[in-house]
Amino acid sequence: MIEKKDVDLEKAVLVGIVTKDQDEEKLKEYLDELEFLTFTAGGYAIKRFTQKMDMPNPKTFIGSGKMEEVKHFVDENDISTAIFDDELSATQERNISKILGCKVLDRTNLILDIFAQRAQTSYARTQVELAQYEYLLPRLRGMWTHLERQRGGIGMRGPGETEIETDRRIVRDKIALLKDRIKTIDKQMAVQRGNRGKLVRVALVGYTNVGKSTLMNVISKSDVFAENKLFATLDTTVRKVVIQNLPFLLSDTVGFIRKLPTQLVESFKSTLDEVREADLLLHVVDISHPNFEEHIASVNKILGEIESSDKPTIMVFNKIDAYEPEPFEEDELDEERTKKHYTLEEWKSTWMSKIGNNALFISAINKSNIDDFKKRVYDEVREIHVTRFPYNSFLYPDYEETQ
Ligand SMILES: Nc1nc2c(ncn2[C@@H]2O[C@H](COP(=O)(O)OP(=O)(O)OP(=O)(O)O)[C@@H](O)[C@H]2O)c(=O)[nH]1
Ligand SMILES: [Mg+2]
Repeated sequence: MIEKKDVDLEKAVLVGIVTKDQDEEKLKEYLDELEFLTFTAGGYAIKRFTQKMDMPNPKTFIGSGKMEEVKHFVDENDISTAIFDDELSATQERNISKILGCKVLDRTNLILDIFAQRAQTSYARTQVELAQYEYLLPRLRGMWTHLERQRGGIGMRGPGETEIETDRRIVRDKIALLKDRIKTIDKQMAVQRGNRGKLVRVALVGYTNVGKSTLMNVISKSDVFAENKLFATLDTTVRKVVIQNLPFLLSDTVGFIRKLPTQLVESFKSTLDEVREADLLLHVVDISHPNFEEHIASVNKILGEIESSDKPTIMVFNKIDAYEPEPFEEDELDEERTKKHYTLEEWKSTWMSKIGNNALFISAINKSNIDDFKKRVYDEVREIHVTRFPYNSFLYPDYEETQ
């Protein structure tokens, strides 16, 4: 999937384990995603190491034999970073870096690093910095101290770089300070949101890289940064959109991912206010992704964590242009036909029967079905709008196909 085009990419190995909750196929999916995360952070995953175990080793996460194998590979191939798919404890991290003699990161660390790289505004930077300090606090002692931290690169951006010798008290003070700063910005933002009046608010939500920003650009004629890397968007963008002559506010925000570090959900709570305060959610899904149903479940879980599960929601299945069912050969007839063999039509009828009118199938890139999409959003927004502005609802006649 990812080719080594850029010689500057850091060489990394990925490590994951097969457990009773996570079979081989699941692990492959997780490691595919970890590889994409590594690439987004500026790395190149050369090899994967996996091990079957009942539970992770408390000292070194994987077993000693496997660790030897990893060490051998790291030494032979001049690997700079070993990335573990699950969160490592401070002890594990310390022991593993001692053995491997290279940088050791976990998924949380990697995601935090990408966020640090991508944060554009001072607000986003403050939130990321807070999450990084919260991550650092319980791991302060012995974190990479025996390595030359000056080497920089993945996992080295942010507070860890300069503050390594600081004690917990200083970090705690810093956390308190950042929280205060966020509180002040929150107040300003709440005022801004208040000033927007009572216009209906619609929020695009969804897993990272599903096409939220692309869709935002298509319907609001704005220019939000979209690209094929994870977490292209960190800050929330809000645009006033008018469909027919019905105005509403549309927001695009940070994408979700499974195993999202709790520190991040916590410190991005304010960014997610836009979602929490929305009247209508457009849950965008990349139907061309083999694990899209799992993505939906992760997004729903995070929506639950920010108390936004009960909002009216339209499921927007995007990238229908790229959807391809797995081919089903004649000689496989005795095998069971599973969801990966579904045609797009079968997916449509499955979801339509589940949530009826609230499922839409589009391609934001090709602009297919965008008129249907607009009409559906229009109908929903109009319903909310007329309850809020009962006296001038006549200004907004029913949507006409001529749009
Ligand atoms: N094939 C196909 N690709 C699409 C479609 N819509 C978006 N993409 C591509 O998917 C990638 C991600 O798009 P974005 O709009 O950045 O996705 P996002 O959901 O905003 O991602 P984050 O901000 O990272 O959460 C880009 O490379 C887009 O060009 C579509 O309808 N079909
Ligand atoms: Mg985006």
